[in-house]
Amino acid sequence: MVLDKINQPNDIKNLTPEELEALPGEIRQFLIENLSKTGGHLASNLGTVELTMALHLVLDFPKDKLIWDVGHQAYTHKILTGRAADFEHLRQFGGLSGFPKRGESDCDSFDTGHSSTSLSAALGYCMARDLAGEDYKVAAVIGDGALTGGLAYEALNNASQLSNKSNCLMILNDNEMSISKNVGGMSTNLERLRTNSKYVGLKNRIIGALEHLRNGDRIISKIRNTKNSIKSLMLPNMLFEDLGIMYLGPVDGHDIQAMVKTFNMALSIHGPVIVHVITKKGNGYEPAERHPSRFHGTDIFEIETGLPQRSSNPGYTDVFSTVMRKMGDRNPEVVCITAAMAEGAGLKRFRNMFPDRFFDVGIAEEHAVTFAAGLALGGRVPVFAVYSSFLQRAYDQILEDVCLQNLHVIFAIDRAGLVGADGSTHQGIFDVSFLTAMPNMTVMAPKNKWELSDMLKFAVAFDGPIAIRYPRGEAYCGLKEHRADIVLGKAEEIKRGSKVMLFALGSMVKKAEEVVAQLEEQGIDAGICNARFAKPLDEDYLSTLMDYDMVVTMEENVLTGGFGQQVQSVMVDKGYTGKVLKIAVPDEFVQHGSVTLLFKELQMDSESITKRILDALGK
Ligand SMILES: Cc1ncc(C[n+]2csc(CCOP(=O)(O)OP(=O)(O)O)c2C)c(N)n1
Repeated sequence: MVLDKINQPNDIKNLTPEELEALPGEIRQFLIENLSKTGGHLASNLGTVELTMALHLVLDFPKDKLIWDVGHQAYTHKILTGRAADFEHLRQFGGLSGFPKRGESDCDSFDTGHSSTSLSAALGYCMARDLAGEDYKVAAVIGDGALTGGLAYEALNNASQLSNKSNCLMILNDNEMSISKNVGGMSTNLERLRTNSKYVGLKNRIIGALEHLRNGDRIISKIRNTKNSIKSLMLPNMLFEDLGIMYLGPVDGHDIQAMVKTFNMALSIHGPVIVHVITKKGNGYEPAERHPSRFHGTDIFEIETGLPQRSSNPGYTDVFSTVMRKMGDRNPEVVCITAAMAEGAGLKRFRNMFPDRFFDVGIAEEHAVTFAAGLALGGRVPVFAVYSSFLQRAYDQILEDVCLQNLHVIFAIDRAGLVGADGSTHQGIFDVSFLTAMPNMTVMAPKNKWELSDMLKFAVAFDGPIAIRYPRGEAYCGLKEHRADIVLGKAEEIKRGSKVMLFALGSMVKKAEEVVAQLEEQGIDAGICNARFAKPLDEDYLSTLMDYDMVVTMEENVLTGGFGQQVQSVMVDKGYTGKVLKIAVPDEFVQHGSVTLLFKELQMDSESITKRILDALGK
């Protein structure tokens, strides 16, 4: 196996041409076999095998800096930097992260997980390098999907400030796909570049000419001296050109030698250069080529068929999807927005039924929110379905454009809470804190699947900014008999109990039930209240708890600025002298691992919570 010869960074440079030719197949086989057992981002990684190999042939690790946008496509980079053995524990607690992590390897240059950051980070590295008079190379790889994010354009605009004595290599990995088919004007622009035979012919002529060059150095210096003529020859893309960024390409992203030549040439050019590389998502594994969206992020699967190995029960996303379809039918004013997450956020059915009222804006959460504000002012009822961690991008837009104008925009916040294998960049544990800080905002969280449905209906009939947060995974089907009408700012008491009251938000109501059962075994008759609203809090209800020895707040959100601290503040203001025990995520980033394990680690599983309550009661 050629792979056995790859044990540390730069080992790839010692391979023979025959070994180099065999390596992509071996890496693909390795990825398919491992991910069939662990799950992970398969399709994107199958698409970047040769691209990564070419980069490892022209860069020197760890001296040079390579920044992956989003970072979900960096598995081959991990393999080529000596981490193949760790794939057995990919995305598991304590195991290899699914994204680049500086703490994991000195060959990872920037921690990522959220889209469109690579160009900014690369430019920062370049400026720092130039200021220090150092000479390492800096390369960023950005997908055509990630290029729909506003941050990438801010970097492109800033790139011309790079001294024309210095280089920044930007590689556009174009597979025409985000998670779904890519959208928007930029994607149309790239499509034109890809399909225009003139440019492809031009590329082939240039690569062909280079192939026949004996003295590479002389040619490179010639290219440098005749930059302008090369530029006019090779720069058909006015968008990049006009921003002062040299455009090279398109290049076949599965042809290692063609890429090595182009990257070497690009690295010898002064100033920022963008190399347009064409790859195929899922390349080399038929099921992933056929279903690139499904294999973008996959659970464990059967290699022969590509079929999932685990079936999952309906999740909150499915409930959301069903309710939105019905709501779309009943109310023609309702429109839905996604930032490139139509499948993940459950909007596929709405898109199919109401294509004119469905908007995929690309990976552009900030735009999505201000766009929703415009839709609301124009008389529509916009529902922005978004993962909690990605909504963080749009903090200012929610505050300034929606809340300040008190607009009726509905935020359907999926993956709110611990998400598991995607790890620290994706945990949805901040939204309660940042949303409840905003005037005019209402924040709800359902205890079970029926309550999500009721809350969505309530939100559509409401007037003003309103958010519903619900977690990843299976929708809770317990407590069906508790279905009181949703009333603004009113909690729902489930069991009165005595002495100890568990005041739980959303997903934590289920855990509260478990804790109450465990406390009962210890002779403690604890109550449960389903908070329903993180904002406004049910202050009247909290006033009825003054005689309890302890109020336990429970939330799948950070402690700082969260539900518990706000409940405590209300209780103290009302003169409560008992104990408020706050169960929440501590002030730290939460790594990857199964959600069950993470709850245990954070002492937020029901057994740990029971123990914490007993300790606090001195039992
Ligand atoms: C801010 C943000 N929003 C959404 C996502 C979810 N997401 C992860 S990868 C991806 C698509 C990226 O497409 P592209 O950059 O073209 O990479 P490809 O997988 O196609 O190679 C999306 C939307 C994210 N990581 N960050």
